[in-house]
Amino acid sequence: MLELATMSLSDSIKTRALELGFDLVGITKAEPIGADAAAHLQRWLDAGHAAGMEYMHRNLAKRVNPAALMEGARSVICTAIAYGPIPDDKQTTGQTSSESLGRIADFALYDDYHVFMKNKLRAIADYIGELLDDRHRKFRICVDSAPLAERSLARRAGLGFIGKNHMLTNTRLGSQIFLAQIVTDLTLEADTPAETACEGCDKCIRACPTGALSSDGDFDSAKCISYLTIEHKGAIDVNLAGRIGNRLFGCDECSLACPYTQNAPAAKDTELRFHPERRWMKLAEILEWRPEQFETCFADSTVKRLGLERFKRNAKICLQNCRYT
Ligand code: B12
Ligand code: SF4
Ligand code: SF4
Repeated sequence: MLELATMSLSDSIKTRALELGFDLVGITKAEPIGADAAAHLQRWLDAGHAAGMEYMHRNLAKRVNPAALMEGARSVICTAIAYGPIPDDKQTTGQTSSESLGRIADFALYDDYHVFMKNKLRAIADYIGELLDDRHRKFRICVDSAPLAERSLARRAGLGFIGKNHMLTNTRLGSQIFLAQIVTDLTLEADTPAETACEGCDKCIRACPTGALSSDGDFDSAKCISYLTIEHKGAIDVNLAGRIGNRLFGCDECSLACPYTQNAPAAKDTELRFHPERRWMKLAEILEWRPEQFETCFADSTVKRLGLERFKRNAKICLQNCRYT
């Protein structure tokens, strides 16, 4: 009887999440990520592949175990919202402009997803509280910034497999999906983990402009354009700078090369506002920007966290690369 009630609660939560606009939802127990995944993370850190992201070395016990993140945790509700592929009618090519242009990655063409997804997850938590008529249940909402191995948990909750590009990939929706979780003290029914589906393919590895991905499963952030343009502080090594091309903020190559992403349906409209005008930015103009212009342009965007100084650093590199191609 108790089990039946628990099962129906899990189903009600999933139904509500889909109604709220999530594309995927699954549940896993709040247990440590597998020994293989934890060892992979430790090797990655030891090899220096987190580059300058010092925060990745902190709170390791929590990152590998949701129960260490929140006392009494029993389950993790894993959710995802697709942000790509960007539908054709929302694409802008920038080819008509005679000026040199820099490209903003797909995920950053929307309003900041952190805020949006947190609000959606709060709505799920409120729903559960009402359903159970119990305000004392515990929920910890996590979107990106919490020390939690989001991809490993999402894989275990059945949302998708981890591809050779290290992206959590759903066979129907591809890899352009944001992840977010609720860690809770509720005991819910766990889903079945997703199976890897990369056999015979290495398109993402070949598509990577800098060799950040390797066939032995390594991922070197120090070479990744996403890391260099978003996380790295200070000057960018000149050899790598030449490979950044026109990527002004983030990089989509290993996601877009994946057949599962290419065959996925276009991302549907959500309340998360899309800004097509931010796709191609005039590089020479950015170099002249004052702080207020940057703040105004990216007030509601994740680009804002980069700051104008590093945005100009990226623009200068893209401009140089445009001149030499
Ligand atoms: C640090 C970070 C980065 C770093 C490092 C990326 C990386 N691959 O680790 C940088 C700045 C480079 C980055 C870039 C991007 N990021 Co980022 N990033 C994160 C963050 C904060 C932590 C990731 C992490 O734990 N890395 C550590 C390494 C070791 O993780 P990993 O390689 O994925 O390996 C783990 C598992 O995949 C698993 N695993 C991997 N291989 C294997 C093999 C075996 C055998 C086993 C058993 C397990 C296993 O074990 C590991 C431990 O969990 C997460 C949010 C979060 N809290 O999780 C977002 C996150 C991963 N990023 C995200 C996004 C969207 C991006 C970009 C696409 C943005 C862009 N367009 O520029 C790129 C993609 C680059 C790429 N190919 O990974 C999304 C990914 C969504 C998805 N579908 O996977 C996340 C989940 C944010 C979110 N909430 O949506 N990111
Ligand atoms: S985001 Fe770009 S640079 Fe980074 S691994 Fe993927 S393709 Fe390579
Ligand atoms: S491109 Fe191929 S190898 Fe890479 S994640 Fe997709 S299916 Fe796997």
